Amino acid sequence: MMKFYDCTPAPSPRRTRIFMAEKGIEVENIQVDLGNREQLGDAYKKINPRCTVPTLVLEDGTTLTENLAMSVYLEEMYPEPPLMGRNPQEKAAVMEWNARCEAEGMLAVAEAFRNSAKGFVDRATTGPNNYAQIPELAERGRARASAFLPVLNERLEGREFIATNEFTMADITGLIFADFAGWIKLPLDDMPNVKRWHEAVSSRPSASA
Ligand SMILES: N[C@@H](CCC(=O)N[C@@H](CS)C(=O)NCC(=O)O)C(=O)O
Repeated sequence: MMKFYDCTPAPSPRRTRIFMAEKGIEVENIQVDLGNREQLGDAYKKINPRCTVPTLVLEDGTTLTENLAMSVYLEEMYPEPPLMGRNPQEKAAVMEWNARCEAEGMLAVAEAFRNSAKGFVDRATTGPNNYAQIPELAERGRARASAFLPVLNERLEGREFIATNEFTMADITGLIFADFAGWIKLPLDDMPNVKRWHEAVSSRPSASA
């Protein structure tokens, strides 16, 4: 069985958990206590020197530390239901919107959160090296995340899902962004399309994985 190194409250491993839940994939779940900095200890560094979750260890021992890498592998191994598009156009749209939800959404919130939260002093980035918080980056991250919400709202005008006409990985990354935005108290109130879509994708059984 594959081993999945997880931390339930953290946004990034939730992406993979939802992806696996949609496909009914079972893994051995191993919790890493980020609150106690277990990710920076020697034991976890041997598993993932990048000190991040999620980590997926495949049955042949290959270790993956990127959500996208895990998704590509799992989509190939467990094609149904497809979460990364059914044809070239759809696959491209999923990659386009997954990347945007990650870079313009999730990473902007992370920039705001990690550069301001009390528990993240000197942990402004993930990884083995410590970096100081920069208050201006917190402000910038908040502005960038706020700017992405109307982009998503416009994209969802007249659409049920972000990338294609069915639920895909882009919706997973979008959902993680929208929930993570709550950590920096960014309201979705003025974004009717985002709100409607957020309610719909949040009510899928996989959302509580
Ligand atoms: N590239 C990774 C990023 C993972 C990531 O940023 N994980 C965070 C949790 S959401 C983490 O491991 N944080 C450890 C830390 O804060 O030291 C992925 O998405 O797969």
